[in-house]
Amino acid sequence: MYRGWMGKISPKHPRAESLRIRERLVEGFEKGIVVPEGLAAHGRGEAFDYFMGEETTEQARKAAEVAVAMLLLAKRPAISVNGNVAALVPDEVVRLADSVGAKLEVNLFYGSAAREIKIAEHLRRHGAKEVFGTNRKFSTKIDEIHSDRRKVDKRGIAAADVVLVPLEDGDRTEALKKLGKKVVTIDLNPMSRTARAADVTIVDNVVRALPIMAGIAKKLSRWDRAKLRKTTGGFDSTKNLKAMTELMSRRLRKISR
Ligand code: PTJ
Repeated sequence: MYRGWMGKISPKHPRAESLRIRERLVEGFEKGIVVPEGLAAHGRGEAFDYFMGEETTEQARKAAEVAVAMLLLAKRPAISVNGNVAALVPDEVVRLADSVGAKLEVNLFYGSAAREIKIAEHLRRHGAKEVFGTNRKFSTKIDEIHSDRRKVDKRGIAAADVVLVPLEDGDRTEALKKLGKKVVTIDLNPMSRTARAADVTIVDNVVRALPIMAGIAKKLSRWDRAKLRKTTGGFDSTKNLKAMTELMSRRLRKISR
Protein backbone atom coordinates (compact mmCIF):
# COMPACT_ATOMS: atom_id res chain seq x y z
CA MET A 1 0.00 0.00 0.00
CA TYR A 2 1.24 3.48 -0.84
CA ARG A 3 1.95 5.17 2.49
CA GLY A 4 2.47 8.72 1.33
CA TRP A 5 5.12 11.22 2.24
CA MET A 6 3.57 12.63 5.43
CA GLY A 7 6.36 13.70 7.77
CA LYS A 8 9.02 13.39 5.09
CA ILE A 9 8.51 16.80 3.51
CA SER A 10 11.28 19.18 4.50
CA PRO A 11 9.95 22.51 5.83
CA LYS A 12 12.72 24.09 3.74
CA HIS A 13 11.23 22.82 0.48
CA PRO A 14 10.01 25.89 -1.46
CA ARG A 15 6.62 24.22 -2.05
CA ALA A 16 6.36 22.53 1.35
CA GLU A 17 2.85 23.82 2.16
CA SER A 18 1.45 22.81 -1.21
CA LEU A 19 3.01 19.33 -0.83
CA ARG A 20 1.55 18.97 2.67
CA ILE A 21 -1.93 19.79 1.33
CA ARG A 22 -1.51 17.12 -1.37
CA GLU A 23 -0.55 14.59 1.30
CA ARG A 24 -3.72 15.37 3.28
CA LEU A 25 -5.71 14.47 0.17
CA VAL A 26 -3.69 11.31 -0.46
CA GLU A 27 -4.31 10.33 3.16
CA GLY A 28 -8.03 10.99 2.59
CA PHE A 29 -7.86 8.79 -0.49
CA GLU A 30 -6.17 6.00 1.48
CA LYS A 31 -8.95 6.21 4.10
CA GLY A 32 -11.65 5.96 1.43
CA ILE A 33 -12.85 9.54 1.93
CA VAL A 34 -11.52 11.04 -1.32
CA VAL A 35 -12.14 9.57 -4.79
CA PRO A 36 -9.22 9.37 -7.28
CA GLU A 37 -11.04 12.02 -9.33
CA GLY A 38 -10.76 14.29 -6.28
CA LEU A 39 -6.97 14.23 -6.68
CA ALA A 40 -7.32 15.39 -10.28
CA ALA A 41 -9.81 18.09 -9.24
CA HIS A 42 -7.28 19.33 -6.69
CA GLY A 43 -4.65 19.61 -9.43
CA ARG A 44 -6.92 21.90 -11.41
CA GLY A 45 -7.46 23.99 -8.29
CA GLU A 46 -3.70 24.16 -7.65
CA ALA A 47 -3.11 25.68 -11.09
CA PHE A 48 -5.55 28.50 -10.40
CA ASP A 49 -4.10 28.98 -6.94
CA TYR A 50 -0.66 29.38 -8.51
CA PHE A 51 -1.97 32.15 -10.77
CA MET A 52 -3.40 33.84 -7.69
CA GLY A 53 -0.10 33.79 -5.82
CA GLU A 54 -1.46 31.23 -3.31
CA GLU A 55 -2.78 34.03 -1.12
CA THR A 56 -6.21 35.11 0.00
CA THR A 57 -7.05 38.28 -1.87
CA GLU A 58 -8.96 41.30 -0.61
CA GLN A 59 -11.84 40.24 -2.93
CA ALA A 60 -11.95 36.75 -1.43
CA ARG A 61 -11.95 38.19 2.09
CA LYS A 62 -14.86 40.49 1.23
CA ALA A 63 -16.81 37.61 -0.36
CA ALA A 64 -16.11 35.46 2.73
CA GLU A 65 -17.55 38.16 5.00
CA VAL A 66 -20.68 38.49 2.85
CA ALA A 67 -21.04 34.69 2.74
CA VAL A 68 -20.83 34.35 6.52
CA ALA A 69 -23.34 37.18 7.02
CA MET A 70 -25.68 35.43 4.57
CA LEU A 71 -25.37 32.14 6.46
CA LEU A 72 -26.06 33.94 9.76
CA LEU A 73 -29.13 35.67 8.31
CA ALA A 74 -30.49 32.38 6.92
CA LYS A 75 -33.39 30.59 8.59
CA ARG A 76 -32.11 27.13 7.68
CA PRO A 77 -28.47 27.26 6.51
CA ALA A 78 -26.74 24.09 5.30
CA ILE A 79 -23.16 23.20 4.40
CA SER A 80 -22.57 20.51 1.81
CA VAL A 81 -19.46 18.38 2.38
CA ASN A 82 -17.72 16.29 -0.30
CA GLY A 83 -14.67 14.03 -0.05
CA ASN A 84 -12.06 16.71 -0.73
CA VAL A 85 -13.50 19.15 1.80
CA ALA A 86 -13.73 16.44 4.48
CA ALA A 87 -10.09 15.48 3.91
CA LEU A 88 -8.70 19.01 3.70
CA VAL A 89 -10.62 21.04 6.30
CA PRO A 90 -12.66 18.82 8.66
CA ASP A 91 -12.09 20.93 11.81
CA GLU A 92 -12.82 24.22 10.08
CA VAL A 93 -16.00 23.08 8.34
CA VAL A 94 -17.35 21.76 11.65
CA ARG A 95 -16.36 25.00 13.42
CA LEU A 96 -18.06 27.14 10.75
CA ALA A 97 -21.25 25.06 10.90
CA ASP A 98 -21.35 25.46 14.69
CA SER A 99 -20.78 29.22 14.59
CA VAL A 100 -23.46 29.95 11.96
CA GLY A 101 -25.89 27.24 13.14
CA ALA A 102 -25.77 25.36 9.81
CA LYS A 103 -26.62 21.71 9.18
CA LEU A 104 -23.68 19.67 7.91
CA GLU A 105 -24.60 17.30 5.09
CA VAL A 106 -22.48 14.80 3.18
CA ASN A 107 -23.31 15.16 -0.52
CA LEU A 108 -21.24 13.37 -3.12
CA PHE A 109 -20.76 13.69 -6.87
CA TYR A 110 -19.44 10.12 -7.03
CA GLY A 111 -22.16 8.71 -4.79
CA SER A 112 -21.36 5.77 -2.51
CA ALA A 113 -23.14 4.79 0.71
CA ALA A 114 -19.89 3.45 2.20
CA ARG A 115 -18.01 6.69 1.52
CA GLU A 116 -20.89 8.79 2.89
CA ILE A 117 -20.64 6.91 6.18
CA LYS A 118 -16.84 7.21 6.29
CA ILE A 119 -17.06 10.97 5.72
CA ALA A 120 -19.78 11.40 8.36
CA GLU A 121 -17.70 9.43 10.89
CA HIS A 122 -14.62 11.48 9.99
CA LEU A 123 -16.56 14.72 10.61
CA ARG A 124 -17.84 13.37 13.93
CA ARG A 125 -14.28 12.55 14.96
CA HIS A 126 -13.51 16.19 14.20
CA GLY A 127 -16.27 17.43 16.50
CA ALA A 128 -19.49 17.38 14.47
CA LYS A 129 -22.49 16.58 16.65
CA GLU A 130 -24.84 15.83 13.80
CA VAL A 131 -24.13 14.98 10.17
CA PHE A 132 -26.91 14.56 7.62
CA GLY A 133 -26.95 12.76 4.29
CA THR A 134 -26.48 9.15 5.40
CA ASN A 135 -29.95 8.15 6.62
CA ARG A 136 -32.13 6.81 3.80
CA LYS A 137 -35.27 7.53 5.86
CA PHE A 138 -34.70 11.26 5.34
CA SER A 139 -33.46 11.05 1.78
CA THR A 140 -35.17 12.87 -1.09
CA LYS A 141 -34.24 13.87 -4.64
CA ILE A 142 -33.79 17.14 -6.49
CA ASP A 143 -34.77 16.11 -10.02
CA GLU A 144 -33.12 19.13 -11.64
CA ILE A 145 -29.67 17.86 -10.60
CA HIS A 146 -28.20 15.38 -13.10
CA SER A 147 -25.63 13.63 -10.90
CA ASP A 148 -25.55 11.65 -7.66
CA ARG A 149 -25.67 15.01 -5.91
CA ARG A 150 -29.44 14.97 -6.53
CA LYS A 151 -29.83 12.83 -3.40
CA VAL A 152 -30.27 15.22 -0.48
CA ASP A 153 -31.48 15.11 3.12
CA LYS A 154 -34.97 16.49 3.85
CA ARG A 155 -33.66 18.08 7.05
CA GLY A 156 -30.54 19.60 5.45
CA ILE A 157 -30.00 20.79 1.88
CA ALA A 158 -33.61 20.09 0.80
CA ALA A 159 -35.01 22.38 3.51
CA ALA A 160 -32.24 24.99 3.41
CA ASP A 161 -32.67 28.59 2.30
CA VAL A 162 -28.90 29.22 2.07
CA VAL A 163 -26.44 26.46 1.06
CA LEU A 164 -22.65 26.58 1.13
CA VAL A 165 -21.25 24.27 -1.56
CA PRO A 166 -17.44 24.42 -1.27
CA LEU A 167 -15.26 22.98 -4.09
CA GLU A 168 -18.13 22.16 -6.37
CA ASP A 169 -18.80 20.76 -9.83
CA GLY A 170 -21.45 20.95 -12.51
CA ASP A 171 -25.07 21.89 -12.48
CA ARG A 172 -26.05 21.84 -8.83
CA THR A 173 -25.78 25.56 -8.11
CA GLU A 174 -28.13 26.45 -10.96
CA ALA A 175 -30.61 23.79 -9.80
CA LEU A 176 -30.51 24.97 -6.17
CA LYS A 177 -31.05 28.55 -7.29
CA LYS A 178 -34.06 27.52 -9.40
CA LEU A 179 -35.54 26.15 -6.18
CA GLY A 180 -35.21 29.61 -4.62
CA LYS A 181 -32.16 28.89 -2.47
CA LYS A 182 -29.20 31.19 -2.11
CA VAL A 183 -25.89 29.53 -2.93
CA VAL A 184 -22.42 30.32 -1.67
CA THR A 185 -19.37 28.58 -3.08
CA ILE A 186 -15.60 28.44 -2.63
CA ASP A 187 -13.92 27.78 -5.96
CA LEU A 188 -10.40 28.58 -7.13
CA ASN A 189 -11.66 28.80 -10.71
CA PRO A 190 -13.51 32.12 -11.15
CA MET A 191 -14.66 30.96 -14.61
CA SER A 192 -16.39 27.75 -13.54
CA ARG A 193 -20.14 27.39 -14.02
CA THR A 194 -20.58 27.13 -10.27
CA ALA A 195 -18.53 30.27 -9.61
CA ARG A 196 -20.64 32.21 -12.11
CA ALA A 197 -24.01 30.91 -10.97
CA ALA A 198 -23.56 31.30 -7.19
CA ASP A 199 -24.84 34.32 -5.29
CA VAL A 200 -21.48 34.62 -3.58
CA THR A 201 -18.25 33.02 -4.81
CA ILE A 202 -15.13 33.04 -2.69
CA VAL A 203 -12.26 32.57 -5.13
CA ASP A 204 -9.79 30.99 -2.76
CA ASN A 205 -8.38 27.66 -1.68
CA VAL A 206 -10.68 25.91 0.82
CA VAL A 207 -7.65 25.39 3.07
CA ARG A 208 -7.41 29.17 3.52
CA ALA A 209 -11.04 30.22 3.01
CA LEU A 210 -12.68 27.92 5.56
CA PRO A 211 -10.47 28.94 8.53
CA ILE A 212 -11.01 32.59 7.56
CA MET A 213 -14.78 32.06 7.40
CA ALA A 214 -14.80 30.29 10.77
CA GLY A 215 -12.92 33.27 12.25
CA ILE A 216 -15.29 35.80 10.65
CA ALA A 217 -18.29 33.79 11.90
CA LYS A 218 -17.10 34.10 15.49
CA LYS A 219 -17.02 37.88 15.13
CA LEU A 220 -20.21 38.33 13.06
CA SER A 221 -22.32 36.03 15.26
CA ARG A 222 -22.31 38.91 17.78
CA TRP A 223 -23.75 41.36 15.23
CA ASP A 224 -27.45 42.25 14.98
CA ARG A 225 -29.44 41.43 11.84
CA ALA A 226 -29.44 45.02 10.59
CA LYS A 227 -25.65 45.11 10.61
CA LEU A 228 -25.50 41.71 8.88
CA ARG A 229 -27.94 42.90 6.19
CA LYS A 230 -25.77 45.96 5.61
CA THR A 231 -22.83 43.62 5.00
CA THR A 232 -24.66 41.51 2.40
CA GLY A 233 -26.41 44.45 0.71
CA GLY A 234 -24.78 45.79 -2.41
CA PHE A 235 -22.37 42.89 -2.90
CA ASP A 236 -21.83 42.38 -6.63
CA SER A 237 -20.59 38.85 -7.31
CA THR A 238 -19.97 39.48 -11.04
CA LYS A 239 -17.78 42.46 -10.22
CA ASN A 240 -15.92 40.47 -7.59
CA LEU A 241 -15.26 37.63 -10.07
CA LYS A 242 -14.11 40.06 -12.75
CA ALA A 243 -11.60 41.54 -10.31
CA MET A 244 -10.29 38.04 -9.64
CA THR A 245 -9.85 37.11 -13.32
CA GLU A 246 -8.11 40.44 -13.93
CA LEU A 247 -5.77 39.79 -11.01
CA MET A 248 -4.93 36.34 -12.40
CA SER A 249 -4.25 37.64 -15.90
CA ARG A 250 -2.04 40.44 -14.50
CA ARG A 251 -0.01 37.81 -12.63
CA LEU A 252 0.21 35.61 -15.74
CA ARG A 253 1.51 38.53 -17.79
CA LYS A 254 4.08 39.28 -15.08
CA ILE A 255 5.23 35.63 -14.88
CA SER A 256 5.55 35.28 -18.66
CA ARG A 257 7.54 38.48 -19.11
O1 PTJ B 1 -16.26 13.70 -3.19
P1 PTJ B 1 -17.15 13.86 -4.38
O2 PTJ B 1 -17.65 12.55 -4.94
O3 PTJ B 1 -18.31 14.79 -4.12
O4 PTJ B 1 -16.29 14.52 -5.57
C1 PTJ B 1 -15.62 15.74 -5.35
C2 PTJ B 1 -14.96 16.24 -6.65
C3 PTJ B 1 -14.08 17.44 -6.28
C4 PTJ B 1 -14.10 15.13 -7.24
C5 PTJ B 1 -16.07 16.66 -7.65
O5 PTJ B 1 -16.89 17.62 -7.05
C6 PTJ B 1 -15.49 17.19 -8.96
O6 PTJ B 1 -15.23 16.45 -9.89
O7 PTJ B 1 -15.29 18.52 -9.00
P2 PTJ B 1 -14.73 19.33 -10.30
O8 PTJ B 1 -15.73 19.30 -11.40
O9 PTJ B 1 -13.35 18.90 -10.59
O10 PTJ B 1 -14.73 20.80 -9.75
C7 PTJ B 1 -14.00 21.18 -8.61
C8 PTJ B 1 -13.77 22.67 -8.63
O11 PTJ B 1 -13.12 23.02 -7.43
C9 PTJ B 1 -12.86 23.16 -9.78
O12 PTJ B 1 -13.35 24.39 -10.28
C10 PTJ B 1 -11.49 23.35 -9.11
O13 PTJ B 1 -10.74 24.37 -9.71
C11 PTJ B 1 -11.91 23.74 -7.70
N1 PTJ B 1 -10.96 23.33 -6.65
C12 PTJ B 1 -10.16 22.25 -6.62
N2 PTJ B 1 -9.45 22.20 -5.48
C13 PTJ B 1 -9.82 23.30 -4.76
C14 PTJ B 1 -10.79 24.03 -5.51
N3 PTJ B 1 -11.35 25.15 -5.06
C15 PTJ B 1 -10.98 25.58 -3.83
N4 PTJ B 1 -10.07 24.93 -3.06
C16 PTJ B 1 -9.46 23.80 -3.49
N5 PTJ B 1 -8.57 23.19 -2.71
